[in-house]
Amino acid sequence: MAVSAYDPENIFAKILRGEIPCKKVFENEWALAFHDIGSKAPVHVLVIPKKPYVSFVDFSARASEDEITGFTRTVGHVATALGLDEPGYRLISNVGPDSGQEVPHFHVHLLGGRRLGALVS
Ligand code: IU
Repeated sequence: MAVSAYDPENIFAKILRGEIPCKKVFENEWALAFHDIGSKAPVHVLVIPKKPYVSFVDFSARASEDEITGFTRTVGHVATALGLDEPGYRLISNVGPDSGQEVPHFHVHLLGGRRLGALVS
């Protein structure tokens, strides 16, 4: 998939720069985690890398191994800290128009807190 240029004015870039507030859950050198404003589950948290990547395609191609490890471990840490490991949770990352990706900064949705329904609609 072709990756479009990163738009530094996207809403998550503004959140990372502190220009727009968010309900922060966790932050470290790799990632910021915050509550989704349109929550689809009792727990719906977005985890985004600090650096500018348009989507998972861009992140997986360009991020360093340290960034990929740091980001992935942070997602796991946030899920654990939110008490989601048991009975489980769902990780989703939308990529591109067919997925419905709205914000062109790579993010992972962390959903849990209830029995989740069908994955695809
Ligand atoms: P998507 O995978 O790009 O479709 O997800 C974008 C999410 O970002 C979506 O669930 C929105 O509710 C959420 N969101 C947000 O948390 N804060 C915002 O200011 C905006 C969108 I705009």
